[in-house]
Amino acid sequence: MSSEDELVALFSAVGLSEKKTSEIVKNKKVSQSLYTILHDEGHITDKVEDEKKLSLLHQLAVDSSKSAHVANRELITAAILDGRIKTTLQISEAVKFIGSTSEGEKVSIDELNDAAGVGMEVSEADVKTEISNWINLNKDEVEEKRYSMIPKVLGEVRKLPSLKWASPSLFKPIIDQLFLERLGPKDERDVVKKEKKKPAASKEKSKDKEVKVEKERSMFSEGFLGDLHKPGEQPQMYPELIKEHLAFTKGKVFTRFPPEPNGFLHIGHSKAIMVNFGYAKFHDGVCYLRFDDTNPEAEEEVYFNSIKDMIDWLGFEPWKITYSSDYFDELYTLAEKLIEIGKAYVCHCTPEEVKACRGMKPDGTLGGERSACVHRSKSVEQNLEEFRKMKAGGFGVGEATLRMKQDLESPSPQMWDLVAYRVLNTPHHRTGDKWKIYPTYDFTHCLVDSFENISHSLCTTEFRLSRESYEWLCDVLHVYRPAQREYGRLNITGTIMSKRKIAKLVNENYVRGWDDPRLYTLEGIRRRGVPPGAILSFINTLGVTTSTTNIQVVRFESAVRGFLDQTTARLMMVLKPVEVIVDNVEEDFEEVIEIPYKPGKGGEDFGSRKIKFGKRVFIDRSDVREEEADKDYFRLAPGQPVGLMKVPFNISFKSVEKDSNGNITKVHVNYDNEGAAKKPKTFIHWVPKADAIHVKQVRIYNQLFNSENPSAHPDGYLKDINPHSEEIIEGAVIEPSFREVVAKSPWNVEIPGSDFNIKEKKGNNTVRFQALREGYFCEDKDSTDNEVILNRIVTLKEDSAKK
Ligand SMILES: *[C@@H]1O[C@H](CO)[C@@H](O)[C@H](O)[C@H]1NC(C)=O
Ligand SMILES: *[C@@H]1O[C@H](CO)[C@@H](O)[C@H](O)[C@H]1NC(C)=O
Ligand SMILES: *[C@@H]1O[C@H](CO)[C@@H](O)[C@H](O)[C@H]1NC(C)=O
Ligand SMILES: *[C@@H]1O[C@H](CO)[C@@H](O)[C@H](O)[C@H]1NC(C)=O
Ligand SMILES: CC(=O)N[C@H]1CO[C@H](CO)[C@@H](O)[C@@H]1O
Repeated sequence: MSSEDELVALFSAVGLSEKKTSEIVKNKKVSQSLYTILHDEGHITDKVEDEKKLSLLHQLAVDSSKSAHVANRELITAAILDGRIKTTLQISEAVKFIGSTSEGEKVSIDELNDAAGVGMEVSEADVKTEISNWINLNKDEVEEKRYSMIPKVLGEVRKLPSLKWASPSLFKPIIDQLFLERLGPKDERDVVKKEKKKPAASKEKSKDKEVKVEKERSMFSEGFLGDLHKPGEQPQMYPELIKEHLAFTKGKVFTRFPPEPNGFLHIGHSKAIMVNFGYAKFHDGVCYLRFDDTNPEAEEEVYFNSIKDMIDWLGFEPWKITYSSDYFDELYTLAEKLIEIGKAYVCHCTPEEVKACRGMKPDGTLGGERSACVHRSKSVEQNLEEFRKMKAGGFGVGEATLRMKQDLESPSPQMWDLVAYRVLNTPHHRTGDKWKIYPTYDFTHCLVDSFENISHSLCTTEFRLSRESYEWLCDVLHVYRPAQREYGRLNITGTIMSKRKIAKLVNENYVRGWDDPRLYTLEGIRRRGVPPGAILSFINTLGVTTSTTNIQVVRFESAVRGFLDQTTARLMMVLKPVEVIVDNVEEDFEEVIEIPYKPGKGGEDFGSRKIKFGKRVFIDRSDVREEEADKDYFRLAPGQPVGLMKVPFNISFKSVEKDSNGNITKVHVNYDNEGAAKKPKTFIHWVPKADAIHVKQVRIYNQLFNSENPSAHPDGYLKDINPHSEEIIEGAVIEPSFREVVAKSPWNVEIPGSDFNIKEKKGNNTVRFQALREGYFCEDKDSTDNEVILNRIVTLKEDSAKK
């Protein structure tokens, strides 16, 4: 037995790290075996340069320390040192073999070589052929069970005698690749229903709050997002790159939201924002806001600002704000590298020629014969020279492009030599006129994801095919390859999202601007008064899958209504007022009525307000009539008293005053405050005349389009516009407590159990309230301190919107 000091001395001498040494020494049997192997069998005293061999020797010590006898083990040691034995499988077979011989028996080297499969290495290509054959033989089952069959395939091919000596680490990547080729990327058929897993973060939260309320389901722990890989598990052509990546990211989730700054965001983007920022936040990771500004022609300052604003409004904060243009130099360097390795060429084809080479038939469909163009076979030198000339402004727009040399045989159009750079003689708002050429999305996106060490590059399913070129480019350039994964987008039906179509509505004054409350731009939705938390919790309840989620406008509105019900104060607003005069009280009569801002459960935190009931109040014109009430009419009429909300006694009808058109202008009533207060059939809302606030405009918003699919209208979507989508009411009155609601807004009421309690900042759009019997409203941005303008956010009930 050697002493621990001797062990440590030798192990360090051969090059094992301090950590590894102390780990090995902890196990007596293994460390003694390793000592004997190195010292007595291998006669090693110095550093072993080949780390792989050292680790195989360690493996031999581990395997043989379990074995009954180790006679002849020096033959294995020798075979490792001279390179005949290369894998741990060979070692375990060799150890098994010597263990099966009897002690003292002489074993020939040939016998050992046979047992350990020396010289029987199976190449990667052989492994691929064997596995591919197996899959072909079992193709029905593979096609039926799809990706869920991978573990079984792995188990089965391991048992194939022809693959006995193949390195097992080859199997999984090859199977993954073959499955992808055969089945395409995973889709909804491959979604595995999982047990709900809660990450540590949210568990802690509920612990320290001790909340009893049931937590909402979370889109981040289930479905598409719940099934995503953990950081570090993204497949990699060059495994050493993932090590560097993890060393930098420390295993955190890195995502990015990459809008092009050439338009306003719409409701569909709120899902992308939530998926990217929310997923990172949920896993305690980080998310970039990256402006994909590679198309200088369409970019404007206003879009950058609006996008930043909207992310902030939705309660997210970018880890860093970056621009694709930050990386123009690095991208250019990689483009030259791509040329140097023979994977890119400068092409001078016209768009028609490119299409023809891609196999586009005269009818415009793909699928014809594909061919390489004449520029594809130029020398590296010539390509470099021409590319540099492109950069220097030596070609006009359309005269040259840099194209990737991909795979014209591939079935995927994304592999048919995509354009990487094009000539654009447009100055860029960040790089000025430095560049005459600009990289394309296909070239830029994956590389910038790689530069920024993105662990999950989440995008919508339109980019599914792009995944192949994304991975191809990272791999040929030998850079870290982030994992692109595609989810289904959110499509709201009954409206339009197309930039071009909305622009027409704006430019031709069908709406009040890009932020018109009837539009589903995020600016419009915000102006309309929809709370950001309502959007997030709505998207959360839909969950994330790989198919498009089509949602009707009315379903969205109903989610907003539910959210507002829990988070807004109640006020009384009379839209079409008529004055009520209480004849039997004095002019200075006053009864102070206290009304909670939000009656019922959950309303305690809202507090209450006081309103003065006096001789003159307003009620709605529709709440009074001069004909006797019939059994369907419960409101004020001759012979039918009515209650004013929270006022202790009935008022009863006496007479009306009319104008020259015969319209009622004033109603005289009696306050029935003598005797017992027997309940009226109904209560109506009212506003005291003395301190009523006069509203300049109440804008009642209805759906902008009549149909579920405006674009399908035979005469174009403009013909589907609902002429009553905005109705303006002037002369409404509101109770004076409105001022308190303005001052207190945003109320930032927390919904128990919700992950989407966003702290909003002050602003007109956060001045929200429920007007009893009328709907939910907010202050429009056109309001001033003297002139109140309100938007109807949604009606109180779904059917009232359909009138
Ligand atoms: C990405 O990670 C690498 C290390 O792999 C690091 O050098 C680089 O600075 C990181 N990039 C960014 C943009 O943080
Ligand atoms: C989105 O909705 C529109 C109807 O408004 C429909 O025509 C379109 O096909 C939908 N898109 C998807 C991808 O389902
Ligand atoms: C008064 O009555 C006329 C005729 O019924 C109607 O057109 C008008 O809108 C009414 N005026 C008001 C202020 O309601
Ligand atoms: C209050 O009005 C209702 C009708 O709405 C009536 O039935 C009731 O008797 C009235 N109460 C009193 C005390 O007059
Ligand atoms: C509550 C609030 O922010 N109100 C603002 C609405 O907009 C007008 C005009 O910009 C401002 O004067 C108000 O202060």
